[in-house]
Amino acid sequence: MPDLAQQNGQPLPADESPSTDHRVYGPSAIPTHPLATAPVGSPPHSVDGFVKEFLHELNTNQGVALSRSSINDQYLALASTVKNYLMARWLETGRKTREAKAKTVGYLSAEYLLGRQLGNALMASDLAEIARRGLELCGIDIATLRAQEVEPGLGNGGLGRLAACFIDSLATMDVPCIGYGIRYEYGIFRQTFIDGRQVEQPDTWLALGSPWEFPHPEASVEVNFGGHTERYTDADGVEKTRWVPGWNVLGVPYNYMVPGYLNGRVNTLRLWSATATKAFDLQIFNSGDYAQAVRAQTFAENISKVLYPEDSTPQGKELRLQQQYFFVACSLRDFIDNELEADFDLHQLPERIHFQLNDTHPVIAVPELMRILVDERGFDWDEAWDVTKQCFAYTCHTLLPEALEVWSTDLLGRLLPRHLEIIYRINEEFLAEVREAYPGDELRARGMSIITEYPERGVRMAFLATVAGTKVNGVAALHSQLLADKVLPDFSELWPDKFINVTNGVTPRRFVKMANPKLSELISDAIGSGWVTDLERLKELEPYAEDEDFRQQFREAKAWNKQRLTQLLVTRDGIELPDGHLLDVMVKRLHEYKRQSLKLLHIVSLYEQVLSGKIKAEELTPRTVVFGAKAAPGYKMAKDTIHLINAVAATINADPIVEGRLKVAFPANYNVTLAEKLVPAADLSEQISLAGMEASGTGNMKFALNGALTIGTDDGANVEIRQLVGDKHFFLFGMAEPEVAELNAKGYHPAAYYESNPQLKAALDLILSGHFSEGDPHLFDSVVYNLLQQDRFMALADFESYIDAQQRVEAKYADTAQWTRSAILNVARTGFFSSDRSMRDYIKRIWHTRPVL
Ligand code: NBG
Repeated sequence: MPDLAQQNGQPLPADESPSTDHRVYGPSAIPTHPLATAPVGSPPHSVDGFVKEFLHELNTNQGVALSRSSINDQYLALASTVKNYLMARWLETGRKTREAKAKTVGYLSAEYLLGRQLGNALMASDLAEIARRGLELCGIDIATLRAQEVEPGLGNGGLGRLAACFIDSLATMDVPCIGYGIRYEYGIFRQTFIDGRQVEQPDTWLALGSPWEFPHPEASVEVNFGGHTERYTDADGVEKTRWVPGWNVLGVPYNYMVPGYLNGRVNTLRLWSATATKAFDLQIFNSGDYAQAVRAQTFAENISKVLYPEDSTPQGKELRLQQQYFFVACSLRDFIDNELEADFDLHQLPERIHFQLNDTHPVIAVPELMRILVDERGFDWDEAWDVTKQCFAYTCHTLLPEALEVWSTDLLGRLLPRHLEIIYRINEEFLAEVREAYPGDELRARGMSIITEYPERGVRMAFLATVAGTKVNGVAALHSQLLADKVLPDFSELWPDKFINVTNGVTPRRFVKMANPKLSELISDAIGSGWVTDLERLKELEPYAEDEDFRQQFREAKAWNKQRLTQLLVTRDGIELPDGHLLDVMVKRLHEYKRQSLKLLHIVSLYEQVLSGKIKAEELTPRTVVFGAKAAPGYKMAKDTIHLINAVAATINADPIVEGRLKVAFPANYNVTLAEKLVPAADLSEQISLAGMEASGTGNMKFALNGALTIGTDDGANVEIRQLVGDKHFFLFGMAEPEVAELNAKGYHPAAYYESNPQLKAALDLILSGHFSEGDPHLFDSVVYNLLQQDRFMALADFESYIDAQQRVEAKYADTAQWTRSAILNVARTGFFSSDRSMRDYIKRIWHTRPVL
């Protein structure tokens, strides 16, 4: 950031102004002193070395003796010890990348759902065992320290977790990447239940200190907002535009280590935190209006205050746009000023960076780069556009029309007037291209315009991203096809080569190796440990599916995982899981399209059949259903559904008639940490969205890789999971996407299904009778009548097929050997879903980067 005094043309004397030059100098700039190149932090190769270092950190960083230290002290000291070990590698990674001048991936994402850091850092540095033994010598159980960490929940769900998996894979694959995002002071809310209703608590993840971040206030970046634009003629007589902003804030970078798995590479995640600029502050403060100065500070800090707890629907308009521009402006500035050489020619920018736009949230980066090149760097428009459109690619993560962001031109013009002008010009030139390609087809041109006129004038961010990006990708095969055919058909017709699919993936390090140590051991004993970084090697497990000894060991691992989950849920939620049940799990955000209500109707139906004497309780397959789901605070139907699930759970769990046969558990606050315990314990994975609605899903991949069988629709990545594991090892049900489209076209009447299916009718009637609401028959009207009258996501239409599939589940589960065989084959055949493979796809087809070793 230029110093304020310098901006006014009066540089401060060197010894009075702190340096704002925060470039990283290469070794040539450092005087050759032996200490200058010594690695930081001596790696604790032995248990003794570890203990020494740990106690040193405890004493010097925390300022306590072991005998007086709290668990938090110990956790922080352990974190420091691991960081020290990784530090030399981090610095070395930076040096090598700069020296190689290699192309970097700039992953721009408003969300990173990281999960806890400690376990991952220990695993990546191979310190887990040394640390465990060292701490034991100090009388400390490492599990207690791991439990102390509050996970940074800087994302809502799949999109943010995907970003976290991707940066893990890139680090493990030695590919230079900087993850750019926002350091929200409050991440995704902490969910609690009061009388069965969701209540949101703030997520105070920073309260006890955050040992994994490295703030760099000296490298802060100024971000402007508001004001107006002016035309002027520069010294060479060229007409130019200048943005005269109305206000600004500072972005302070916080760096996080992203360690690769056992490869010595540590990439960087850089998250930005907003604070008031001095100018902003001081002016007001000097005028004596202290309250106003505080307000200014608060106003600025609001920008990175809280993650919008939305999943798939944009809201909180203005602040959200501020957040988006804030973080991409910081990130672009940071990359250009700090990652490139001082004399770097920005015409070559595409050789050094590819920015991946993770959904539409960072798309304002496109006009921002244009602004930098044209207004600040003197590029002419065509030159700048040529560079810009080589620097971005866009990933779309949805098919819900309401989730595609449109910013009103009113708001954009007020907040970012220069960017709006740039967008208009991009659109003008783009439409000229369209009109040339399709002469006389004005309707098509209007349909493709980045600017829409309805319901108000707005900028369609997905269109802007599509026009600017080198590639546009969906996140599973079906999704990419629907994206091209239904969401952006005119664009895919104009630029067929732009549209590609990259199926999502998950990191096997966190979600198999770390989360499922027993299964990992079993796999490694059978086929060696190479699968952790080469997941397709799980194929070698196939023959073991036929081996009863192996199957027995596989079941023992599952049983151990269930026990571990049981212990956790008892202490965490006071929930007891019965022994020997089929563990049936549905965890994901609460959304109508995901159809938690369909799962609920299945449960109510099982219960109703026992209650009405149609079947005996002993005939039920003993089953525990576990839900985990947060609802966006403003999403009433989702919250009402949570209320109903809790009410059904309370009634069923208290009714002796199904005791020991059917149980419903809904632990609050589902997050990455809970997923790591839940997924390995599951037998059955519920992936039951309406076909054509779930872009991909990534939970589905985690379950299959951990040996759960899937009951699912032909939606998102389920399609590919089923194709890979085979129909015999997957419980498919429901309409396929074309049938959904057909039913929609012909007119969907949910009540007809209620009338014609007695089992469905009985289940809904039981809810309507007040059985789950202490006799109040109207308590859950909103959910039930929404299903009966509207049912946008056709739960009733798929009910019968779902019940059939659940019966197939029960039949298979009764045959233990066959079930285990299918479970093992699920593991063996889903190596494709490693995020390493996703990253290879992005690298080969979009980024064209290479590893730096
Ligand atoms: C989500 C989709 C999921 C998908 C993840 C990651 C958004 C907007 N989209 O199906 O709903 O798995 O993105 O791609 O959160």
